[in-house]
Amino acid sequence: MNYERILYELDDGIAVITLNRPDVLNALDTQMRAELTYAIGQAGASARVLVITGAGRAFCAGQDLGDAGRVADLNLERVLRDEYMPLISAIADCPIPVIAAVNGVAAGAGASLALICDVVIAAENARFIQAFAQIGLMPDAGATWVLPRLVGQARAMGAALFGEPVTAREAEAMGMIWQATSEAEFDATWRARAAHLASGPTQAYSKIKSALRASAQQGLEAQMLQEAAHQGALSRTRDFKEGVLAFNDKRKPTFEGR
Ligand code: LHQ
Repeated sequence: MNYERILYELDDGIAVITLNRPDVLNALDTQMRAELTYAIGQAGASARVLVITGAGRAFCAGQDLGDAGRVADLNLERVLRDEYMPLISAIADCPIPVIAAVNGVAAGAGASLALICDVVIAAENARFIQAFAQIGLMPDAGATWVLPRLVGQARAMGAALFGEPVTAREAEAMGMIWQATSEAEFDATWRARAAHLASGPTQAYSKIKSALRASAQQGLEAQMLQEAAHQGALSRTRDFKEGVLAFNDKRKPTFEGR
């Protein structure tokens, strides 16, 4: 696919997707959703970690509201089902860890996009805004699923009803995101996290991700059965043998590429 709305780079096992419509704060239109969904699949098949970030001062301002007439005519149910669902599911189901490097504001579906990622690292100037109710909508693109799981019902409800910006530091304190950093340290922080994951045990990460995501849908017994099956598979990997050897040799393990 030829990318026009995003940038895609792959280097040393680290894929970076940059949302690239800075004039409209990287708002999502049909083409950007298609490019993003495709690129996430591409990264999942070839990289060891994926980072999603934004060009310019914003991460993503959500749905493109630029043309009010056209937006009013949108069949939102279809757009959500056919365009947002595959995008959000592509991140949740991606076999490698996905980091959202939130460089600035993440609003509406832009916040949904960030918060579905496995690790969210945000610069201090970033804000998360459940902007939906301001335009007469409800949180979508997975937001009503992910928010209460991250921060609990009371905070999810408050965030959705009031739509007040949550700063990166507040988001970190309430467990909405993994880490807030100063603006000066932001790039180095997400790059170091990405490099760490890119040199780690890729197969273990994949199983960690699928087990933790499954835990939202199943009980303890089913979860422990899944752990047993996954761990059984991991115990037969070269990475596990190498991890144990390295531990006994008192050296850093060298995990396999993919
Ligand atoms: C934008 C946008 C934008 C186009 C800023 N679109 N241009 C909805 C419907 C359909 C399908 C299913 O799902 C959804 C889900 C949703 O995502 S609903 C929520 C949509 N998003 C919003 O309501 C957020 C709208 N934006 C804002 O509230 C503000 O722009 C924020 C708080 C994000 C940033 O504020 P500022 O830093 O003050 O920037 P700004 O408002 O001045 O924006 C800068 C430019 O970006 C400006 O254009 P201009 O030509 O005047 O420089 C904005 O018009 C444009 N822009 N968001 N979503």
